[in-house]
Amino acid sequence: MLSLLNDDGSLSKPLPEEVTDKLLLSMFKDMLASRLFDEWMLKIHPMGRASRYPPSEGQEAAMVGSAYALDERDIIFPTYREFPVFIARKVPLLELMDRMLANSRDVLKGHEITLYGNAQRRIVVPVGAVSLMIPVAVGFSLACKLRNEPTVALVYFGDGATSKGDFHEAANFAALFKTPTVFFCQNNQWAISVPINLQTASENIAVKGRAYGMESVQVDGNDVIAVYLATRRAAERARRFEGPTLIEAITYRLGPHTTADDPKRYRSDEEVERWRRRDPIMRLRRYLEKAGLWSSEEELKFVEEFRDELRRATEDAEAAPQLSPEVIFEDIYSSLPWHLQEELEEMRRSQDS
Ligand SMILES: Cc1ncc(C[n+]2csc(CCOP(=O)(O)OP(=O)(O)O)c2C)c(N)n1
Ligand SMILES: [Mg+2]
Repeated sequence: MLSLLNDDGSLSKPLPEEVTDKLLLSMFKDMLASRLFDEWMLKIHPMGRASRYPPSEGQEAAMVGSAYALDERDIIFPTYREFPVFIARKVPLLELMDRMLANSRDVLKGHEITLYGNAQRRIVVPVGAVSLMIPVAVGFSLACKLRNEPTVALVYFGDGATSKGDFHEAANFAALFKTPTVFFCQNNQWAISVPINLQTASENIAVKGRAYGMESVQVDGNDVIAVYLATRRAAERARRFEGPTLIEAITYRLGPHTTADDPKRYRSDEEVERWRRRDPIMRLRRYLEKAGLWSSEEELKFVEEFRDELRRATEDAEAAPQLSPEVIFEDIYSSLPWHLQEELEEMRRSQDS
């Protein structure tokens, strides 16, 4: 397993030249901002101010490190959980809040809440069905290859998704046709309440890629440097049309599956505490502090400023006009079928009365 950054912030190997202080500091700030975003969403959700939310606490290194390893033109296929990737790709906070609060500025008009994309930043809106975007990413990659375009597609998925047929069909196809795809699996040990040992009898997830003839690596998913380097290597190979890579990032979901889940019902506090000691943000912070690149004063200031930005973006999103309930009838059919037309009229009548 590829790993460089130890829990105490020391390095087990010297850093390659491409990993600069500037890069580490930038990734750290985005990981910390992601953690604060998460904390904020978990706070405002129970107040009824925002919709269901899938937290990313504990997985920030896997998400931010992999997003940073790509070029701007590379395309990302996220799942419902990759808000840190949006932060790393500099999607404006207000745009995320408009979505999370589903106001009239939400470009997806309140549809499929928790799923989000951004065309400018080349992030594709996913579907809710687990693993379904993996073959889509491979198809996109094949198109790039046929057009001789040096664009990499990185697709995120979880450990649970590797039990679905979509993953296997996509892996077989991608390896055979050497599509420029990075398969990025975050093995966060759980698929809602199903632990990894009940998910698969395979030794690990990386062997599944190997079985299809694909370059496959395991990386410490709580080590942002290792994640960055592994993903960069995979993206470079893909860009040269040398074939796809499966990256299994070993990590842990510290929070609930979504705001609708109670993980205490299926896992022990002790297990969570054990992984908390491997917190990806804490590890990088220790390294940066030792190297004189970050201090608790700077952190206090950063936290205060970002929390303020979150509060302002939320208030701004809350002040925007609400979506009309009629949007639930839009964007599915080119012309409404009679039964939906009837429902729409009934809704209008009930609003008038
Ligand atoms: C096809 C399908 N089956 C079931 C679900 C319900 N579901 C949503 S998330 C999830 C677990 C996915 O686990 P994993 O792939 O490990 O991703 P994680 O949530 O851990 O990031 C399930 C079963 C779904 N969305 N789609
Ligand atoms: Mg999982």
